[in-house]
Amino acid sequence: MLRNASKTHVLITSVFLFIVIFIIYFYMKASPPLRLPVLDFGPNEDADFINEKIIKTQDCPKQSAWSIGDLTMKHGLEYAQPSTQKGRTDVNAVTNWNAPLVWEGTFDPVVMDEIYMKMNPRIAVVVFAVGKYTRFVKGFVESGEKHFLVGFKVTYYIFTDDKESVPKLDLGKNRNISFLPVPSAKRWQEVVLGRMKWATLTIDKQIRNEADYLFMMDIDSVFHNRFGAESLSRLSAVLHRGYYKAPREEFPYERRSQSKAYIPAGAGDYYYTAAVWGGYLEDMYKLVKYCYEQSEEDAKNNIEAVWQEESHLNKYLLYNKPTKVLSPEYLWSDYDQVPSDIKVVRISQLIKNYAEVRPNGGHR
Ligand code: UD2
Repeated sequence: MLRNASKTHVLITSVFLFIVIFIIYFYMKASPPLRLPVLDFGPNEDADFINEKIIKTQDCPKQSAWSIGDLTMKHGLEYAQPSTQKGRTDVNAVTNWNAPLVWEGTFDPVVMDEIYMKMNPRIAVVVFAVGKYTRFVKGFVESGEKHFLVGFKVTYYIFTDDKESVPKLDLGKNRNISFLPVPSAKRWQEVVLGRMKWATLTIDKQIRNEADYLFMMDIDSVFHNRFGAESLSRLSAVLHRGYYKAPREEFPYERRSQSKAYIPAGAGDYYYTAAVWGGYLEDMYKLVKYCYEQSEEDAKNNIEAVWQEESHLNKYLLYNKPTKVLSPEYLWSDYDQVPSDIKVVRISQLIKNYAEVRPNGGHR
């Protein structure tokens, strides 16, 4: 009797254990592998109040699953010892929310590349070349091939109304181009703001499945020096070269309270350019969509923000702090002399004849 009872007990326990192992096995198979590295801070939901009513984004990737362990480095890598005493003293290399402010001399490219490259991230670069701006594609892409995240998987998504006028481009290994058709424009403002709409739609339809990081960039620029993995983070924004030493009162924020981009006097950290910004795909999606929806709201109210999407970008970044701030090395301009604190110009905006190149002419 007793022997029979214990046999039944063993049988029930075995079946139970089998079911538990079976469930754990399938749960682990279903979990996606960890992809992205982190050099960042935790999610900044607290600051998301600004757009939570407007944006119903998909969930961001599983940030809670990322850990400091993702900064692992292989054994035997040789590099200069980092110092706790020596570094840049002429510039500030940290924001007041403790994010890195990246300048030449604040990172070791050998360490950066090693940490990020082993994750093998897919990087999307979204650029627009509408109307006469197709003339800038060759210089942008071919200089990018020499300096932009060399060794990484990069796809240039070129939105254009005239693919035929883009000459053949030489690309390195693991580097691709995807042309996407967009309509021609009568006003340049349509293009700069339209970038937010087309990027939102195309991330939804295509890019989400093809990239881990996304950069939005202006096409009328040329890379001159390394623009590498030190630029990668959850959300990286570039200080506008024209205002990085200016008091906040002089920032060209939108000051009309009727616009969604309004920032009151006395507020502001930095003034960021809309010509180069990047980050994790889902964080960028959220921000691009925010700029799109805010500018649509403005249009309904017959107002266009003073610097179009750049005004909305600056509003967002004031209340949703970027996880890395890149110095103006990450977008200089051929219009301006290079001052002594800019040790390296990584990419520079070309001089152009605004009246000639834009569909509706005009200088800024
Ligand atoms: C500034 C910003 C830019 C954007 C714009 C909004 C810098 C260096 N750039 O640029 O990011 O915020 O102001 O006012 O501060 N484009 C076309 N076809 C056109 C017009 C524009 O393809 O007809 C695209 C192209 O990729 C170009 C980008 O839009 O690089 C920005 O336009 P822009 O270069 O004419 O504007 P700009 O120099 O005033």
